[in-house]
Amino acid sequence: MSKIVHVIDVESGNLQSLRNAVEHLGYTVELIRTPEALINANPERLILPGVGNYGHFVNELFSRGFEQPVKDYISSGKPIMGICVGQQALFSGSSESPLSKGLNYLPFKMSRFNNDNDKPVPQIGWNSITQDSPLFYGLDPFKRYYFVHSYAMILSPETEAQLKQDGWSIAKAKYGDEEFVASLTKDNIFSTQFHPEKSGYAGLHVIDCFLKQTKDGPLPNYSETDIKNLQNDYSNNGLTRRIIACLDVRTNDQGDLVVTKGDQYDVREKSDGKDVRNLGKPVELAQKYYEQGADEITFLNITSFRDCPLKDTPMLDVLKLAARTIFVPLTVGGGIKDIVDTDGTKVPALEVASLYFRSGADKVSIGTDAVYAAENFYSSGGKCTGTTPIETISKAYGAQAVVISVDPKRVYVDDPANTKNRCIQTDFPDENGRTWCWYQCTIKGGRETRDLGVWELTQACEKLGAGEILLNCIDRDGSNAGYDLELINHVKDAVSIPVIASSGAGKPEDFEQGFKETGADACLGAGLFHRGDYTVKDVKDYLLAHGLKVRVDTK
Ligand code: 1PR
Repeated sequence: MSKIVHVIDVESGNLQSLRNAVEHLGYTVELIRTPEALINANPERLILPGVGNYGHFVNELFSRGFEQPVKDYISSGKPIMGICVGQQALFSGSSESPLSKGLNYLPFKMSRFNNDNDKPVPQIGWNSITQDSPLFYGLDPFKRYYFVHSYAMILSPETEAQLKQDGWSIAKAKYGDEEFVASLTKDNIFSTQFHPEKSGYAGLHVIDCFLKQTKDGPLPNYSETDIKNLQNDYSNNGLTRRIIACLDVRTNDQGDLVVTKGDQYDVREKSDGKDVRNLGKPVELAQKYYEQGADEITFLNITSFRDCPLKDTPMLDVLKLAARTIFVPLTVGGGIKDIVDTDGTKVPALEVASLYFRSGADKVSIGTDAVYAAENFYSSGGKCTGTTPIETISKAYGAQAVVISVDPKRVYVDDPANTKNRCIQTDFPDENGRTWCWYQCTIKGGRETRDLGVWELTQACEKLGAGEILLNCIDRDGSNAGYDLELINHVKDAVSIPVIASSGAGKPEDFEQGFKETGADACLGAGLFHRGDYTVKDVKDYLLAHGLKVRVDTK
């Protein structure tokens, strides 16, 4: 069999991760950008990947003339695999884009997950497939797969019966109380709603089975203890507790790109030299955390407000190298904004983000510019202009690709009426006994404060199209004192998109507290991992022993 795998590329999203995964398995990827190229290539294996907006994806597919050649390819009986929106495109349509039609192999439409019981939408995280039907292509009910989507083929007993009657085998997953199609197959068609290229070893195995056409095979031999630990208990809407390792990256005084870590954002040693703390090399550390079981890796270019990101290409190289061997989602932040390059060329934020996506990032995080966008949102009476980086990137790559990184500080007030920003009453009064406080947004890595609260910021950003909040806390950063639980609960109340708790984790118990005492959708750690106090696996083992499900991925 040929070792070439053809992948349809309608320039709708990041294909670098898929290319990396397929190449990691020993194949060569050729991208197909025109219908003629598809006909001439005469592929033996074809992958149809899609991310972002349904309408954008299928409209690109149809307007570029792919409909008939793809249908002809499918009629030829050769294997095809749809991924994420590539799976959705096999259906007739989606309520996300009611005017756009799909390939119509299945006469059903995608619909949006409901927000009932505060379930965050989009679904972002690691879910399992249910065990009530025969499985295919290496799918395993005890493994976890990375899902990131707001729309899905949501199942009712009737639609499920219809699909079966039409000859489809489906693997279901459950998000909250909604069951949806996680994967399906019939004859030569196979597809997944999750991203196998971002699902660690479990996902690589699924891609490998498709490429080798291993349609069924035995499950690994799980012991009773394995099954107890690995099976989903659906206590967290079906998702495991997501652990993120974060790497703050900057150039040190010697000009090397290093991972550093601050105390309340001060990254310089307290000793005489006041050097930038050097905790290791970005790609090496990221690889280590991936192998320890990190569910996501975040890279923050913390001095990007000074450097022009296009000049600062080492971050792009970091992404490219990391994405080659790390098969979980990668987020990059710092400097995602409209910029003027060194030669005077204006580069829109969307283009800056695209460079990162093409290098292997799955999400970009926006800090400073999100504060400006929220301020403009309120000063214009709550209007979305369609021009902010949050909006342009979200429209092109989907809300799930836009994370807002928030750098707040707690501010006490005598009376909540003294500020226009939403206050909370805290259990931790200040030295003057004041119990009212709000969380003030900062920009440029905490160097400047603004008259905007996190409540207001995060609500505006959700309206502008952000898909997730990375909630730092300057007061707790590097403190090992645990997360600011009041802050997390405050932001969870403000938005319905997922919230990542960050700053202050010093031991596994802090992660447990983060998950159990707030509705945090993920918990992030930095210093405790960099110093080697604990591994990601230590944290996960602890959580598992304390009744919280985590993803366990083995080669
Ligand atoms: O404003 O869009 O250019 O983005 C700049 C990004 O850089 C923002 O995401 C901002 O949070 C980040 N940043 C800027 N300066 C610093 C700094 O530390 N001096 N780092 C910084 C933010 C916070 C977390 C840290 C957690 C967990 N660091 O990244 O990982 O606090 O730490 P811990 O577990 O050790 O307590 P823009």
